[in-house]
Amino acid sequence: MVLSRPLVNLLLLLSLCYWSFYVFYSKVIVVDYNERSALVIIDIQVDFCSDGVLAVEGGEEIIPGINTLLERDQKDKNKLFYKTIATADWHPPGHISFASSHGLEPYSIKTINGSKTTLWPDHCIEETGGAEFFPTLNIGKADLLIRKGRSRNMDSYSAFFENDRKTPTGLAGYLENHRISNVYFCGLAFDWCVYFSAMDALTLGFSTFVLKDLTRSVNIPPGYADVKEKEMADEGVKIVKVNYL
Ligand code: VGL
Ligand code: ZN
Repeated sequence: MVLSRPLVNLLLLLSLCYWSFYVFYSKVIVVDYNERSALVIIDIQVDFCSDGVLAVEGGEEIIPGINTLLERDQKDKNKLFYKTIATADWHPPGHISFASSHGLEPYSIKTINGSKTTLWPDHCIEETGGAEFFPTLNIGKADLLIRKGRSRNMDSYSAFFENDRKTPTGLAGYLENHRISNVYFCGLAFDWCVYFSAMDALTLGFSTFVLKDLTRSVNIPPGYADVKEKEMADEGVKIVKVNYL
């Protein structure tokens, strides 16, 4: 069979159209960057769980639920969390957030770097047992670990920035590089590090969720956690239960 020149051109054009549509839609439809979510697990460490120096009541009760999320089938293309990240509070001895560094009692309030802050018992000192992840947490399943609160003279409640609100930990860049749009938080403590991390996530433009039943609060003074929850909700953080997922 002899094909005429115009017919050959038409066939070439049709096959080109077919392949461009195939390449375009296979990228756009199969990889939906707009729906990528990450789980950020805040400070599940020995010092924040029972018998720890800064024990958050019921701290380790949330670990089985967090493990379930970490252990979801990693091979599933539609898995809920594209990336899982765990943070650890990791302070040098004599850290500025320790009451002992100021000759004061734990939980006293002091103005540091211009803002009033709570002083804590010595906790999560680098390379000590208290700073380890709680042993039942399946940390081996996490994609990224971040240590924060490393500067002796500056604390870092948020997983994104030190308390100067400027020095980044690198987490925002990691999430942006992986084109993540939704960030879910769990861990300790709801009214401190989870609160500051969620507020920063919102400011950075992430759709922000707190899995409330997978967190616990310091709640000093009593009622403090409710105030922080209202602040988050008013700003647009979605406070949800894990069965929402
Ligand atoms: C935290 C107090 C001091 C926390 C860390 O992880 O919520 N709280 N350092
Ligand atoms: Zn700390």
